[in-house]
Amino acid sequence: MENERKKRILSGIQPSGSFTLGNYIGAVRNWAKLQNEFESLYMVADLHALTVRQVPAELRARSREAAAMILAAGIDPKESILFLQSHVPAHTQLSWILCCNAQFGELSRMTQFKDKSAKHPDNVNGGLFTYPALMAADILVYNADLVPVGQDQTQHLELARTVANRFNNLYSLTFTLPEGYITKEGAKIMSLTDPSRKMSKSDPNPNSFILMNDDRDTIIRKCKRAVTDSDGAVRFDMAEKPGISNLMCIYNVFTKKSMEEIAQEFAGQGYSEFKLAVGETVADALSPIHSEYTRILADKTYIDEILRDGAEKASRLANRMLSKVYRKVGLYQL
Ligand code: ATP
Ligand code: LTN
Repeated sequence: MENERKKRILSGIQPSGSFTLGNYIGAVRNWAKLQNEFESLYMVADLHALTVRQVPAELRARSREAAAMILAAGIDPKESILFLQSHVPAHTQLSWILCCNAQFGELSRMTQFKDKSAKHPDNVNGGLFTYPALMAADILVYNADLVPVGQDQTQHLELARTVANRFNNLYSLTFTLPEGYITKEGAKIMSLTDPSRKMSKSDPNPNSFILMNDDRDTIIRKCKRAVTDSDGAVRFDMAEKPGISNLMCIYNVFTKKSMEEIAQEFAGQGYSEFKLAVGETVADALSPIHSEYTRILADKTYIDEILRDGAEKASRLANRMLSKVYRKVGLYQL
C-alpha cells in the first residue's frame, strides 16, 4: 500500500575514536539486523564529536574510518542511507529550534553532560550542554519511529520525546515520538579495567576496551587482563562479580549460551580458561569484520560515493521537515 510506509529508523555514532566492542554489541550490530525490516538511516555524528576537543586531521580520518566500519559491520548502502551528520545541514538548523524548546533544567539533568563536564573540566562548552537538542534534531528531522542505541542513550531519547511532544502541543502535530530500540543482551558493555564504568571509545586506557579492529592477539590479551574478582567461580552476579558478569554478557552475545550454560561450561575451571574462551570467541566474531574493514577503507572513492549519495537522500527528507517546522514556528518565508 502506498501510504503504509515502512517504519523508519535513525541512529548515529560519534567518530570520537575507533569503535569498541561496546559500540558493536550495543548499537552497530543491531543496525545491520534491522535494515531489511525498516527504512534505515545511519549517520556518523561528526558534529557531536566536536563537543570534546578533536585534532582536525584525526577527526577527518576517523569520520571516513567510521563509515568504513559501519559498512564492514554489514550495513548495506542499497538498503540503508549512510551519511555524515555535517553533510546534512538541516540537522543543525532544526537543532536551534529544538534548543529553543528544551529547558535549561532538562538539559542540566543529562548524566552524559555531567560525566563529560567532569571528565573535561577545562572545556564545558555550550555544545556539550545542548548536545541532546542536536541529537533530538537528528531523530525528529526524519520522523524516525525507532532509535537503536545502547542503554546510555535512553535519557537523551527521553528528552527527544519530551521536546517533540512539547512542540506538537504548541504548534500542532509535527513530530513522531521516537521509541528506543535497546536489546536486553549487551545494552551496556562495561570497561575491562573498571567494570563499574561503561566501555567507551574515548577512554584513555586502551586496555579498558576491545576495538572492532584490534587483532586477534590483542583481543585475547585484553580479555586475559580484564579485571575480575578473586572468588574463582564463573557465575553471573552483576553486583558482586561485575568483571566476570561483563565477560559472561559478551560471551553470551556471541555464543547465545545462557548464563547458566556458561557457568556450567566453566564449572571447576579457573578464570584463565574462561577469559581465553571469551577472547577467542570475540576474535572469531570480529575477524571477518576486520578484513572487510581493511578492504573497504582502502577504497576512498567507494566510501565517498556512498556518503555523497547518502547525504543527498537524507537531505531531501530532512529539508522537507525543516521547511514545515520553520513555517509552523512563524519564520517568514519567501
Ligand atoms: P565516547 O567515548 O566518545 O562517548 P562511546 O563509545 O560512548 O563514545 P558513542 O558514539 O557515544 O560511543 O555511542 C554510539 C552507540 O554505541 C550508542 O548507541 C551507544 O549507546 C552505544 N554504546 C556506546 N558504548 C556502549 C557500551 N559500552 N555498551 C553498549 N552500547 C554502547
Ligand atoms: N549521542 C549518541 C550518538 C548520536 C545518536 C544520534 C544516536 C548522535 N545522534 C541520533 C541515535 C540517534 C551517542 O551514542 N553518544
